[in-house]
Amino acid sequence: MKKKCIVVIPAHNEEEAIGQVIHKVPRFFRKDLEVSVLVVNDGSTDRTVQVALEAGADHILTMPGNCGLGAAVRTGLKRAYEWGADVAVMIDADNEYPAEEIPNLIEPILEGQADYVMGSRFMGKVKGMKLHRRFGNYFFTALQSILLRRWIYDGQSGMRVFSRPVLNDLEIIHDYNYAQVMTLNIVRKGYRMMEVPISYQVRTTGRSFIKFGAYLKHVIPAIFKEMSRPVSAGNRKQLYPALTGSKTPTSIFRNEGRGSGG
Ligand SMILES: Nc1nc2c(ncn2[C@@H]2O[C@H](COP(=O)(O)OP(=O)(O)O)[C@@H](O)[C@H]2O)c(=O)[nH]1
Ligand SMILES: [Mg+2]
Repeated sequence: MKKKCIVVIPAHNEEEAIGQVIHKVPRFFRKDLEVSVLVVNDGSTDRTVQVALEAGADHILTMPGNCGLGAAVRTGLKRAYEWGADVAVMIDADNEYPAEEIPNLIEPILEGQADYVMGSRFMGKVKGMKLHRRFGNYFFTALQSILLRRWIYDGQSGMRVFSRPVLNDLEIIHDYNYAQVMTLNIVRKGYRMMEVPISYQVRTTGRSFIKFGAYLKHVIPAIFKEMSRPVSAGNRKQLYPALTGSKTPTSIFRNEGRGSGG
């Protein structure tokens, strides 16, 4: 039987970019792998959903309003687990990350060399990143390196791959964002993280959701909250019953026109 790979794309008002991302997702690079695309629509008010369906998305999850990127990723990955994914990918909807390079990130997981793979922009080629964003990335990456006592190149990547055990076990403790708390959580649980170089091109459409003040206000306390919690792989339900839920999507749409996916 084929293994199942679900590509989760969180999206908020990305009608100009999401179609290109979905078109670039490689579907048939391994004979033993079936790839499907799940878009988590987080309160978009534009044509994100229509564009995603036209581009070939297999499933759309609709969040109840604009719940935040952390909540959208948590819900999407949880759904991927429930649908039986052996491996799941998350990639931003804004076409900054190279969906065509997904196979390079999946390989270490399918070959049993890693449980959690990050696409690293700073090991690869970065185009168009403004200086203040670059320093912001260095700062938050250094903070994670210190807290985890291991070198990390890029702690804020919007392109990551998860093994099935990690999907089952990972927790995202805030709704606003996932970037740092996810890695702290997974690595502290003892999973093997690997970084793989990717190319990166800053968005040419839409707008970044990051507002400096709001980002600091949410992310810094979340990092310290995550670090002060005890973690233990495999028994999160026992330890944190309140955290195992995800925001219930209001609707799940299966793109019958595509004729694939689960
Ligand atoms: N779920 C959700 N996703 C969002 C929201 N704002 C942005 N995104 C998505 O999160 C990803 C990263 O956002 P982006 O604004 O590009 O952040 P940046 O790359 O760090 O500048 C993109 O796929 C966006 O569509 C939001 O409010 N909710
Ligand atoms: Mg982006």
